[in-house]
Amino acid sequence: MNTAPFDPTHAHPLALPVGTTLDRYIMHRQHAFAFATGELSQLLRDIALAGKIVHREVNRAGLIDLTGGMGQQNVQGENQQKLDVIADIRFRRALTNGGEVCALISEEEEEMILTGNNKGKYVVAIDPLDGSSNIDVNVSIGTIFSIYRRVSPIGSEPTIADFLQGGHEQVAAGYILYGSSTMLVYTTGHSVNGFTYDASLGEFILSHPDIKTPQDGATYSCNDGNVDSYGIAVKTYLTLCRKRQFSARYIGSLVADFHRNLLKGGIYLYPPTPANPNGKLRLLYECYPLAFIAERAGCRAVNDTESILNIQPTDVHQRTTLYIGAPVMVDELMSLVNPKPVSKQASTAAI
Ligand code: AHM
Ligand code: MG
Repeated sequence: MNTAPFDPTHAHPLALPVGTTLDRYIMHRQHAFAFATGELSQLLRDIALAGKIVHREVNRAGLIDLTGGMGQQNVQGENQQKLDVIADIRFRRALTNGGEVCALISEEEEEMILTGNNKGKYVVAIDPLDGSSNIDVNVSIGTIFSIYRRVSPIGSEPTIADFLQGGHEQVAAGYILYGSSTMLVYTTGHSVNGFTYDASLGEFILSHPDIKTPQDGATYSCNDGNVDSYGIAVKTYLTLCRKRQFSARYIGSLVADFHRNLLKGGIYLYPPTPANPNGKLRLLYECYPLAFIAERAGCRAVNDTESILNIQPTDVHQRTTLYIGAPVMVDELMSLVNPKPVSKQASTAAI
């Protein structure tokens, strides 16, 4: 593992121009690493392929009910299913057929999914379609993924330990936002790059190279309906935001709220509530990957006591509170939530 502290202010020397296709970009990055064998590159391509298919499904979601009523089957002989289940199937299929992944953890499945590719070097934790309340109402939703190099011996059956390595051990993380356009944003531990999908070409095109977040912002994102149940520190912070006439923007899809704040500056908060005393969001396939991206882009990501990437995982579906966004905003909030300074230890995982 590279132990040099990560410095998100330095542009990556391997930057490619806007307009580069994702395939070319991945190939270029692979060639820059002397010992790269291409497996991670293939895995990223598999995720992009599944993302294109889910893009198609999301865009015809309104037609699914019209063209195939309840209980009917689609052309592949499958029953019509809800979009989140469809997305789960698409990603599972792409990653299984791709051959690089030996196991998956999905928000849609209680148990670890064994792909049968025991020679695969990687495991993937994924939320195939996040933003469940927005899925059926044509509002932005997203896929979030996190990739680890397995710790169990190659050739053997993967184990839960492959997923419980901790946030710093991610080798890549990303999300796909199905919004007014579809975007794939990912990092392999260096720069964060965004690719916009051009459906007419069937290609993700580099549109947002080397994303760096503004240091500060004037947007806050939380579920206002829960505010009465938040702790005093978060309530105080939100009062400050309102006094400063910050904008409240809450889509209710983590990927969409995170993406907006990443580009424009802002903070997303999901504090503990009586319904979710440990927070609502899932550590492995929601918070870790976004925190990994966030740190590379210059954001901060914490829970009530520590950096998200420092949380020791104990369960593949565990939840955490999440405060993520512009560093000045997160630091101010944390000075109220937890007077002790939050560890700013930067991630060091990189390929
Ligand atoms: P999900 O995985 O069931 O979709 O839940 C995660 C989502 C996030 O995308 C979003 O930010 C949050 O839950 C919204 O929760 P709430 O409706 O409680 O505000
Ligand atoms: Mg989710």
